[in-house]
Amino acid sequence: MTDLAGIGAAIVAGDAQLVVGLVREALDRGASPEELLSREMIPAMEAVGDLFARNEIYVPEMLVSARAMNAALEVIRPGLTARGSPWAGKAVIGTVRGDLHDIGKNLVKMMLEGGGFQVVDLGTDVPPAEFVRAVRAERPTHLCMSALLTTTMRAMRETIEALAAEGLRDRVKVMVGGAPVTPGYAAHIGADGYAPDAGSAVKLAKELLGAS
Ligand code: B1M
Repeated sequence: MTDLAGIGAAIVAGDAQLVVGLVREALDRGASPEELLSREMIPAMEAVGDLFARNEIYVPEMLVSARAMNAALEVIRPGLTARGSPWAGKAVIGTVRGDLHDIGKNLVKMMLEGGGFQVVDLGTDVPPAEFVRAVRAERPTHLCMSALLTTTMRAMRETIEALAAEGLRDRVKVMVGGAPVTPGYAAHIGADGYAPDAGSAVKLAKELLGAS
């Protein structure tokens, strides 16, 4: 097993420069992007969330950890996206209105690209009307929405309703995900599917295309 010592701790500490160096070294030693994600990077963000929930850190510390995590994701991006898969579809992705969390969304985007999808990223805090505009203009096969807050999940439903109101709902497969989202909620709001993580999102996207 590759020695990944220090990567998670550097993310929790919010030391982007250190984490970028450690991730590069680990890749040079033969670590895979998936191993880095599952053993160090994602657990580090969970640890940050636990520290925040216990009032041991506050929003500014969470933010610097998130910057370190996004910097590390950029280093592993080539390994996640350059798989040479054939073109599978086109996805529009974004974090819903009122929500600024983008790490999970960025990871889903990278994994979709690695799975052969073209991805149009609308960023964070995306209002329903913006998703609707993108579905009309980009003609994607999939619309992927991310929400990390229980208070912002409802924007997923509003987006699906807005698509229906514009006669666009049947034109696109709608997938939802993010920590507070459940399969039951996805079914309740009329999404086509729910994915618990980025790898599952790619599998689901292909299944929905009938191309798995
Ligand atoms: Co915030 N935050 N945050 N935060 N934050 C959480 C989500 C929280 C759980 C922390 C906690 O209390 N333990 C809590 C939410 C509570 C709740 O609603 N249930 C919380 C809170 C309360 C807040 C604020 C309200 C704090 C405040 O201001 N008082 C505030 C809200 C701001 C806003 O959005 N309007 C806030 C702010 C922030 C920062 C800006 C500081 C920062 C985000 C920066 C950024 O993203 N660039 C931040 C962070 C970093 C977190 C935690 C610590 C980490 C999130 C993360 O990146 N995880 C988080 C705690 C936690 O999650 N345990 C927390 C790693 C990432 C890889 O996982 O995003 O779950 P995740 O994505 C996964 C899956 O969910 C799935 O695949 C991904 C990869 O496997 N997935 C999808 C995600 N999207 C998908 C879409 C799909 C499919 C799968 O489409 C099909």
